[in-house]
Amino acid sequence: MPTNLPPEYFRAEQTFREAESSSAKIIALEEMMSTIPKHKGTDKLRAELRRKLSRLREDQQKKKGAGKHESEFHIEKEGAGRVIIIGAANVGKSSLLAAFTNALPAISEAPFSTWTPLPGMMLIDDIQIQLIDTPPLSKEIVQPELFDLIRSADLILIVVDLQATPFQQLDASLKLLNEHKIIPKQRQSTTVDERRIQFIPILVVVNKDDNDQCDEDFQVFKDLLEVELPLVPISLNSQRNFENLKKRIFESLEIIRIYSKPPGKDADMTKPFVIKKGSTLEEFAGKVHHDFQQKLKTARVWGRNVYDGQLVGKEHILHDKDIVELHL
Ligand SMILES: Nc1nc2c(ncn2[C@@H]2O[C@H](COP(=O)(O)OP(=O)(O)OP(=O)(O)O)[C@@H](O)[C@H]2O)c(=O)[nH]1
Ligand SMILES: [Mg+2]
Repeated sequence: MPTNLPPEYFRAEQTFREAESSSAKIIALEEMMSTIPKHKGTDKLRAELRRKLSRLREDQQKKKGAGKHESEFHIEKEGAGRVIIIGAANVGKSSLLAAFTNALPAISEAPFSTWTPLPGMMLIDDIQIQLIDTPPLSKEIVQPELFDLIRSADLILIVVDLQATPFQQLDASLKLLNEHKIIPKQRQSTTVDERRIQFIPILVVVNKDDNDQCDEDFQVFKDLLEVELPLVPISLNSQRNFENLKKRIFESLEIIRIYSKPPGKDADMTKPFVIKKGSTLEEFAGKVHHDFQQKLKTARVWGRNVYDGQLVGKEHILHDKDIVELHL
């Protein structure tokens, strides 16, 4: 591995490793190739990437030829986390997707207007999160594929309508999840961990909290609710509490942003690496490049719990927005 590769290379490589589809992998590979400085020391790497690229292009051609049909419930993962919006009919799930992403779902006063899931990308500060709108959950129409999709979430938003029957809606959604062995992560410590149970963090979005009068209804809902799950009041129509919802989504995903700084240069503060909260310096190095975990000696860190540029060891726990200069 040549040692003078720029940070953009490693970021593109990270995107490559995380990409699931051939087309996303091809885009990331092309990006990697465009960032490699052209000289003798990088000849081998460039040849290797060219080979990978042509193999991927062949694969893609073969798939096209086979006319493979993929279900609408199969959506490629993108961005730093996947958040799935679920809930009863007409609560405002599609309105939520439309408000926070560029996607254009059908929104209508009539219930059951969404029949297939639809993804969009939501910007939270400097990171992109995948948000997915889904058809309404109902006892009558159970779509097994929908629950497979929900199982792939890093965070579930259960939307309820404050102006309708929020207690019943929340109860019904939790019941259906439970029947499909999807349990709120918040209950992990009190749930018997049987086989096939999946624990996923849940935020309850209490929508249609349009004005001060509704705020009182929200307070009553909160006081009477016996379920211990985090609640976020919002109004998609009057755009109340949008920033708070973004903040709560970011916190619930339990991720942190780390900015990589090449020695002697400024950190690129526009494109962070995203890693799990509580990760060590060593884990971060492995995320930048799998070789780095082995090669890592020490690092300088600017941010929380350190003085500026403090030298830290492999076990040092990183925090959101830390700047790290890896020394290999
Ligand atoms: N008063 C009010 N109405 C809202 C709000 N958000 C959405 N609505 C309305 O609620 C209705 C349903 O919105 P959708 O976004 O289509 O709801 P949905 O949950 O996607 O509905 P289905 O796909 O049918 O399950 C529409 O008429 C929206 O305009 C809100 O904050 N306040
Ligand atoms: Mg909808």
